[in-house]
Amino acid sequence: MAVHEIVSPPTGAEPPRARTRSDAGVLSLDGTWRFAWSPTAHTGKDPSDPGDTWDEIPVPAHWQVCGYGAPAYTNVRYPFPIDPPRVPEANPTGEYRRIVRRPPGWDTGRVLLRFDGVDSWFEVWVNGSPAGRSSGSRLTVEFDVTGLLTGGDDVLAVRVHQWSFASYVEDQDQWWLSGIFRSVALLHRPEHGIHDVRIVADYDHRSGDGLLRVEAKSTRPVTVEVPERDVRGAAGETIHLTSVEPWSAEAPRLYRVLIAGEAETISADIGFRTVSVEDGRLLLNGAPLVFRGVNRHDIDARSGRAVTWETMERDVVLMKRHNVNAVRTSHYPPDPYFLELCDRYGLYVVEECDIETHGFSLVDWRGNPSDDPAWGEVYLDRMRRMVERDKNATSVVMWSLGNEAGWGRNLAANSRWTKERDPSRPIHYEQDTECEEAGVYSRMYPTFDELEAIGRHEEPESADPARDAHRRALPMVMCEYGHAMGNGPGGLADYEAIVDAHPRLAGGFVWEWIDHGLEGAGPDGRRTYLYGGDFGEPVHDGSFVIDGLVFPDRTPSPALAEFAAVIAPVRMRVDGGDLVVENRWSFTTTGDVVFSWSLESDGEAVGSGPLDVPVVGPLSAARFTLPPAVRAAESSAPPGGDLWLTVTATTGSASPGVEAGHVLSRAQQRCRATAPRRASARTPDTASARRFDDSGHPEALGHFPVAHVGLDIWRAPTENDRYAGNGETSSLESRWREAGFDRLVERTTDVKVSGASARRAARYGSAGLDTGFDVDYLWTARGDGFRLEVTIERRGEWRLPLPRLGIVLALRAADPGSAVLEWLGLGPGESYPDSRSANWYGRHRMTVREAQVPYVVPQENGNRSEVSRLSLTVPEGCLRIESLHQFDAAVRPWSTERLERARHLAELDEDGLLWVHLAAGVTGLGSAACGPGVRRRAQYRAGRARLVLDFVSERS
Ligand code: IPT
Repeated sequence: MAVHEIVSPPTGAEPPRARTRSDAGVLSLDGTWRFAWSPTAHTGKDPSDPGDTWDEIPVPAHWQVCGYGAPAYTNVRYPFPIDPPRVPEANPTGEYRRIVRRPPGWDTGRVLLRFDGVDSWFEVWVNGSPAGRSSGSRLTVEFDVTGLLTGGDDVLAVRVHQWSFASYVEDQDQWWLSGIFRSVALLHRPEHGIHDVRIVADYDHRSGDGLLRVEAKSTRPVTVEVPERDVRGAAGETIHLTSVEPWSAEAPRLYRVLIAGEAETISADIGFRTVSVEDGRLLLNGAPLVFRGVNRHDIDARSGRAVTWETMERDVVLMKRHNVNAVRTSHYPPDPYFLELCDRYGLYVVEECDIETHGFSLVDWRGNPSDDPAWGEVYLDRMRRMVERDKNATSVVMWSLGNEAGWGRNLAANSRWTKERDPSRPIHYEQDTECEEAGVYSRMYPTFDELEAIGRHEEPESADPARDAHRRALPMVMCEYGHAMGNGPGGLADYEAIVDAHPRLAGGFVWEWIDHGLEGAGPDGRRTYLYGGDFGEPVHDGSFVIDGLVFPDRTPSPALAEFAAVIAPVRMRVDGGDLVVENRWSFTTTGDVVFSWSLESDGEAVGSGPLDVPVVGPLSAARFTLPPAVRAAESSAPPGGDLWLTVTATTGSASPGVEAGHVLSRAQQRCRATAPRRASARTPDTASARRFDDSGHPEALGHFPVAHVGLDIWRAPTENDRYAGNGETSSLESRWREAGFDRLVERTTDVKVSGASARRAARYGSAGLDTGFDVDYLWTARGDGFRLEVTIERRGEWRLPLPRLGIVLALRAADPGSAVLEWLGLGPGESYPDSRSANWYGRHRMTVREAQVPYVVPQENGNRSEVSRLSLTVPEGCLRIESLHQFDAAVRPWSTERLERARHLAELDEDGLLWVHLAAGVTGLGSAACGPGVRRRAQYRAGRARLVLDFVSERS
């Protein structure tokens, strides 16, 4: 057996300890190292060889993104045979070398060599002498190299294997990427320094006092000081501070604590807070703790899991700007700097241990390490390394034992050790379904009904009555929900409403924060985002790794906007002449929120002003009468238009990551519906010769030659369409294809062209089926355009929702993507029946290209709902489309067919046509890729539709 196949915790490693900021010396070893890569574990390299002639590689980095080997993606499946603890002979291995020189003044005390992340197993030498071995890819390890350093140029050698016994417990749903991917440093440990500290800072919400207790590991006395409060004490004492400002994600107040010994001073920024479970509720500082969170991986499109401080900060700021208040560090401890950011910006963290054995589920959990005593020490070591490193992080409110590792004695032992070491934080683990150990009940991807039942404490009984009673009394979190793969998820607002209604429900974490697309050359050679299979992996899980709220370059997807609106801390509703304000913060009043109103008639501002809203306390709601100015503006608004009142709540001052003026939420009320509009009476546009072609459709609409008019019911399947949701037996896509929606053929049944009007009747059906649609198109030339009346009728027996029901026009344009799209309706983002909270009614404008959503895997996107008017402007002129009835619209520079065919973003080419999709309705998105499908109420099921559309052309 090879040494990296021996199930063992690190050898030669220091006991794990807290990450601190200290004045003891630190020498970063990040930078350029020598590197030699080998396809097998036998590299033939000598650890004392400085590798002077070898390649160079940056540290931290993964070798697969530096041109050695290739990334591989699997979700649940192991990419190698399950034969623990053995791994394949084809075991890519990296040899790293660099020269280190012990800094002057470090000759007394000790010198430690620290690695923050090496994937998956490594061995270290100094000048050819062994310093230690370790695994635990996302866990810090330190080796004592005092006796190995000479003070001159010393050769540091690290050998890293891609596969090891440890790979069996690191089967997370992500790219397999190897190497030294987090920082490396030499640390001076002065004699009589402070080797470790544990800082407990509790908050008593009844008295408002803070209790500070520091335990220090030192051979000399250690003092503790909070300078801003002029408080001093000694390590080991409990220091009382009266009226402290507590820490929360809403107000992340930190106090600087100086911990000083004879030879070293540690400075820590600590918040006072207490997590508790009382009466079946999760509480922070005595108030409800509700996670409006995301699952976050360390990932970057160019560098994989090696992420810079700037990237981490970008994530945190983006989260704060989208009302996110919590992060589950799925599925391993993050870079330690990330937690510092969470402390500082205010995010609740469920920190998860680097343990996942999901692939064993595919063999009925046979041989699962989680229950095998031989792995006990390895498990405990992992838990200890996480807890000890991050025990002082204010933001960490819960410890998670890992993800998807089944259940067994080793996990139970990890939980027991943790509770003893740190009783202040509850334990989380979703697969402890009976809550034998867990302090909260956790579920992933529940259906709405299941969540509701749990909210009511009415989940199915477990076998043991005592356990059942215990679990039933615990708060519940959704450690994963709202699978954000591709276009979706739909239904976030429904989840939120259930969480709101039941105090037992402590919210959850959307799966997941970011798409793990890696930048590279796609199958056709163009640069694009790659996913599973793109690196020639024989076994892979495709695009299941592309399921985030932000795209790989961290631009927010529409789902993030939706999530932000759904979880907004302040919610409003205009109810008649009243404004109802709901404050969902647990600790913050609305005192700093600025409210304002505006009135728009057909999207044109006709009045606006500030709103003087009395302060609403945390977790309460109040109703106010809107000021007379609002009603006055309404009655003096010009007649005719659609009149909308919008109330906006913005932040009054800046807070960490969030600028003043940041929109917290909006509420709208339609004060008056549009009066029936007649076709525009503008000068007739002579260029649009009102002629019809043989098929009974106009040859041109204004400046746009018409290339195609037809029935439109299909959509390029979303990734949610491709899967069967919880409790379903087949996907929407497969049912739709079975019904022939993707392959309708047209047969003209009648065409009548008579002067100013043309009627065309057509029947649509699919090979082998007797179901279909009858469509009647009636075009009438009017003034400077046409009116189109379309009637669509389903034929046959239908049990299926339709992707959409409407028509599509293809118009010729020189540069379709640059046409300017303006519409009156919901916007600015895309919307679907179960994902529309982020949008508001108004006039929106952007180019057609900007209206497309760049999903990494191209699919249905860009729908705009409740549209009553839309225009397309090209340099030669403008075409307006108006209707008395609201419709759904999507305008694209490519056909549905192209959208469906492209498998990578770069493969999507414009085709010289403007595809204008106008529908009476569309089906929602759901979350079937992982979770419930589209709820019935978000499915479009009409059997008949009628659209009346005026096409009006204007010259530029
Ligand atoms: C769940 C995993 O915990 C998560 O890591 C991710 O793989 C997600 O699924 C899908 O993207 S587990 C699943 C079997 C419910």
